Amino acid sequence: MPAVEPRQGLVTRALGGFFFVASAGKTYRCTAKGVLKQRAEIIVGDRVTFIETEPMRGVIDDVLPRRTRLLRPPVANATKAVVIFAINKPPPNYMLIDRILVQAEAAGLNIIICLNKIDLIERAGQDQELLIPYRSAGYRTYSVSSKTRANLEPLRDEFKDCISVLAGQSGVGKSSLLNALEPGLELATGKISSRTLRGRHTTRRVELLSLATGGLVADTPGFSTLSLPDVEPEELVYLFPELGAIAPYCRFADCRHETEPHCAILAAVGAGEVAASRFQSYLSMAAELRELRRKW
Ligand SMILES: Nc1nc2c(ncn2[C@@H]2O[C@H](COP(=O)(O)OP(=O)(O)OP(=O)(O)O)[C@@H](O)[C@H]2O)c(=O)[nH]1
Ligand SMILES: [Mg+2]
Ligand SMILES: [Zn+2]
Repeated sequence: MPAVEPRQGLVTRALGGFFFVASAGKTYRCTAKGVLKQRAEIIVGDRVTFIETEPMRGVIDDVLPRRTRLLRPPVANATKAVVIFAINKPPPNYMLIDRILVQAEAAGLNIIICLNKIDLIERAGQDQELLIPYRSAGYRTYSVSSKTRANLEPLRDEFKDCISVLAGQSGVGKSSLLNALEPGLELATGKISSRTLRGRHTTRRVELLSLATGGLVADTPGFSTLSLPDVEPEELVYLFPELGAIAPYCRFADCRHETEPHCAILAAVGAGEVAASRFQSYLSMAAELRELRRKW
């Protein structure tokens, strides 16, 4: 039999030991070569080489080096994180949003914030108020409604020419947003529980979808807890861009920004230049990292 040339492709779904690999307009159902299974997991977004063993079936024999890697949601090679929360149903979980942001910063992603369900606002300007902390942090922010399609057009451009990953709690409307942006996707969406106001974990797996504008986007399952990246407590401040920018102005090089005199961050929080919610998230995550380090 003549030697078969390996093809290159992109893993778009992983399911029960199979990897769906997109290559030159077709999707191949692949398994992984034994040694690969032991050495490294293969995740959605991975660029792989595979051998076509039967028509539309193959075996992955190599995973190309990853440009970026997010642990949760597990996606390789994303360049942008779209962090989503909702006006209500479910109510915003600020600590979770900040943890997602910290993970995305640590992974080196370009980050945008998207507030969905603005059709549920209770007073004018509520959406902009909720976005202030993130805008002050330097993130581009969007306030949209997947339901009424309000403000979707400016957001559409963010998905062009990049691999983006959606992240946020169950029920905030990640799949609904993609359905609104891209007719024809028909992703499953789930009702919010009327008792708990929470989502029902409708999306079960990461899936990489291609958009008509040329971008790739990963729809992902919602989650409500998230670990911290593996950084030293002193490094954490730099994963909050607005805090990292002023930390060098603290009097003491080992300032923890808690009670120290001449702390530039405490001064900025006092002056209202940094959102209190972001600073609180920083303090609680820093304490958590120190606690983890103490245990080791
Ligand atoms: N009022 C309103 N409801 C919305 C909007 N976007 C989504 N929803 C509703 O919110 C519910 C959850 O939407 P999903 O798209 O399934 O949420 P998800 O973030 O994908 O949730 P998981 O897949 O569980 O992580 C559905 O009932 C949607 O119809 C919106 O802009 N306004
Ligand atoms: Mg979903
Ligand atoms: Zn300080």
